[in-house]
Amino acid sequence: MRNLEIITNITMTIRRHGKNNRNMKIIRVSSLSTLLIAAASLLLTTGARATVLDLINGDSGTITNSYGTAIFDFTQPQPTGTGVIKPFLRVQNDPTEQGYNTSGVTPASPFDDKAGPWTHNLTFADLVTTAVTINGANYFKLLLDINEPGGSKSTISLDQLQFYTSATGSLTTTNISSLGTLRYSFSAGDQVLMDASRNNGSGSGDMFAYIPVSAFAGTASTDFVSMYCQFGNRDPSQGGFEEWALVVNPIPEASTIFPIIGLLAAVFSTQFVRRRQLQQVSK
Ligand SMILES: [Ca+2]
Ligand SMILES: [Ca+2]
Repeated sequence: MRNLEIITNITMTIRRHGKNNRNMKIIRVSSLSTLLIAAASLLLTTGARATVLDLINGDSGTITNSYGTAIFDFTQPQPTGTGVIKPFLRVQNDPTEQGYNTSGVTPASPFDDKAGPWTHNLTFADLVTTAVTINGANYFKLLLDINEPGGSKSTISLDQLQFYTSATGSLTTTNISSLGTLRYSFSAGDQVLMDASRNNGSGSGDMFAYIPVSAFAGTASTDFVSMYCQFGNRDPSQGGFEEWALVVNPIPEASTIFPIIGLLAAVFSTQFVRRRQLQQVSK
């Protein structure tokens, strides 16, 4: 209703303005443009609907916004045939928590990161090893393992998920916008709701997140990727840490196979030459 009032007020102002002006036609055209632009911008700002994805009762869903469509799937404990799981971020706090992966983490910063070998830098080349194709679209595949207490505390909300890329790694800033180029983000109000009691504790995996590859156009393979996440705003985070992992494809890419073939060829040809030389010496 508020938007309707604003548009009505704009229309009335334009009409008054038009009556008082001698160049009615010119004003009418420009006024109409102004009105259309105003209406369009209002629709843009208010038309984007937030998505609340329920993985407590459902198994799969998507969040679509200006960054593309991301897919979120509930996953059973110890998924099979899904590739190698490589953790890169642990966050823990009560009742809300936030953080991003970085090798610059110390026990006190940044945010609620847990220091240790499972919180560290990622490069875009690392992210590319997770690429999968679903219904013709390409996604980077991540695994989220949540750890929440039992009973009424077992649920948790993921309230923000963002990806930044930068030539600089090991960042420790708490100014998120300075993490680099924003490649992907939830819109305001986008959320994923989960229940840890659907699975058994740590190490079981609770959700696959598929992030659209198209959102990363122009990223250099050596660029660092900072994934920022926020839990607990809608539904408190408690208990143990939440852990994000890459799901690396089980089949090596051609780019990693070819150097190995090249290396093997070099080793065998060297051995062959040596054998030939030995044979010649012994003759
Ligand atoms: Ca909880
Ligand atoms: Ca937790």
